Amino acid sequence: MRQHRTVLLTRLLAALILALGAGTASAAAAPAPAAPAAPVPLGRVVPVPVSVAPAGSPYTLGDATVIRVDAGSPAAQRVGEWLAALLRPSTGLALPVVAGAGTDGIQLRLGAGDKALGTEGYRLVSGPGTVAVTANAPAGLFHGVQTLRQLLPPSVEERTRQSGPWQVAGGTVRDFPRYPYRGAMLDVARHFFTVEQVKRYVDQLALYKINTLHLHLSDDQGWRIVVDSWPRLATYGGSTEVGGGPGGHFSKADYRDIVAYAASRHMEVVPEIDTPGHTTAALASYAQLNCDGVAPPIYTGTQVGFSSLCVPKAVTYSFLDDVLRELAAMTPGRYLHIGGDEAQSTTAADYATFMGRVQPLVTKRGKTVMAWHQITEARPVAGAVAQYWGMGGTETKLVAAARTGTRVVMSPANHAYLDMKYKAGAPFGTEWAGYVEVDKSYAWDPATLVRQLPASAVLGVEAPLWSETIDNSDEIEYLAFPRLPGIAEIGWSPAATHDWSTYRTRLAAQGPRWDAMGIDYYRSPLVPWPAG
Ligand code: TNX
Repeated sequence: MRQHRTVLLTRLLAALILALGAGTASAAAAPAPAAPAAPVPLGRVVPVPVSVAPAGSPYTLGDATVIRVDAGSPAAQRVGEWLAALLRPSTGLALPVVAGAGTDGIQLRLGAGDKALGTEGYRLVSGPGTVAVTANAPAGLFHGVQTLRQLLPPSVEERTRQSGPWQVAGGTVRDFPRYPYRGAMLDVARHFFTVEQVKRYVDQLALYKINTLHLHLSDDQGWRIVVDSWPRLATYGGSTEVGGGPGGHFSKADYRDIVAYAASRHMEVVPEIDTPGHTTAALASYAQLNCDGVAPPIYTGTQVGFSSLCVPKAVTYSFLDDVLRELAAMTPGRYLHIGGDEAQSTTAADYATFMGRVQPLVTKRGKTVMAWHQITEARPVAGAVAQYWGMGGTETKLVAAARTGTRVVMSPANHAYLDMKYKAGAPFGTEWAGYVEVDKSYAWDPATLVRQLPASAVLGVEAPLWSETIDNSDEIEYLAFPRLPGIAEIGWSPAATHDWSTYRTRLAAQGPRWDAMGIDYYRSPLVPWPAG
């Protein structure tokens, strides 16, 4: 982190020297005050909205601006408070959140009377007297507020007082998502990330209307969640990470804290316990889980596919029953993810047996099974969700499962994997799925990616971030930005809006916002970032 800050500072200094050198005559004079910028054009938002109709004059925030919410809706009130907390430091305005009627100020209203908006859509109407966000449900208000936020100047993201003016272009936006599942996965197993680091990422995801946080909580290199009935999983299995660092784990209170924080950003947490492979941390913690009764040493390398729970042993299932019971009890979300990928050291027959026994441990807790798409090589239970991480091929078993009701979340590795390197020589990332520049991460359609997959089976998209090569927030951000917003847009915006040349212009406009938020992003040469 510190190293990155230094690089940033050096870059800033270099830019300053250049700027001074460029204008010798004016170098000594005080900088002229910047001309007030025109408001952000109404459609310059990521993900691009369903429809945008610019009209009339902008709304301008001022000393008298209040945030009006419906009386009797604590959830709407919380969205209002969230918006106020975002805007107050930079604008210096009081922005009281007021429950009740009124036609001025920023209005957040429930009861849109527009069924097509669903639970996540919203309408935003902006003009000289008011900017009103209306939705059927609080999640829609929250997403609408993210649009409102992007329509304000990037400097609104600063945490110190800025000069404004604070205008929202006039007109109407009507917007709702293409898919109900729009996720991001963080691998806290290969390197551990703290609650604060996870929350920071959650805040960044919220800006792009991501509604699912998938936490990869266990792998060969670490077990990251306390299980009271098997305490050594966390204390021993979580005691290190890739490269031999100190690792770490979440207490149950930590996990609940993350779940509540995500919920306050209208995000559902999907916890993953990877099985039957990717399990060295568990096998090292409890000898009895191994077929030969001998615990392997804890693992800090980056190989995959070498570990397996012991399929014939009864203890394997009482172990997983305990783990999934405790996980279900602290997870209000619908899904428990049981991994299932890269089980190369489990035979196909054992894999099928194993999945046949483990899926009911999820469903009996009232949860929906989620697993990597290899589960379709066994028999997914009714209602299961398979997460596709292939490369846009012809996975016939996935197609067959989808035809009989398995739903699919799309995470094609050669587009959606945030851990792929952008290019040769990039400082972080892996490259087994090829280099993934920002244009490539955006160049796919979930509905047509896998041949013959029924489009109706696609539940949504997810951008996984595996952490073999990263261990702090700057490095998360370098890999996630600028690719993550493109995956979010593919999940949210209508297919008909998909267009790289207009997308890259809207993406470029996010750069100054990330600068203001302190996000350390990859300055892809393919994006026309504004100078400065
Ligand atoms: C494959 S994708 C994996 C992970 C690695 C990742 C690295 C998947 C389901 N399994 O174990 O971390 O590649 O890109």
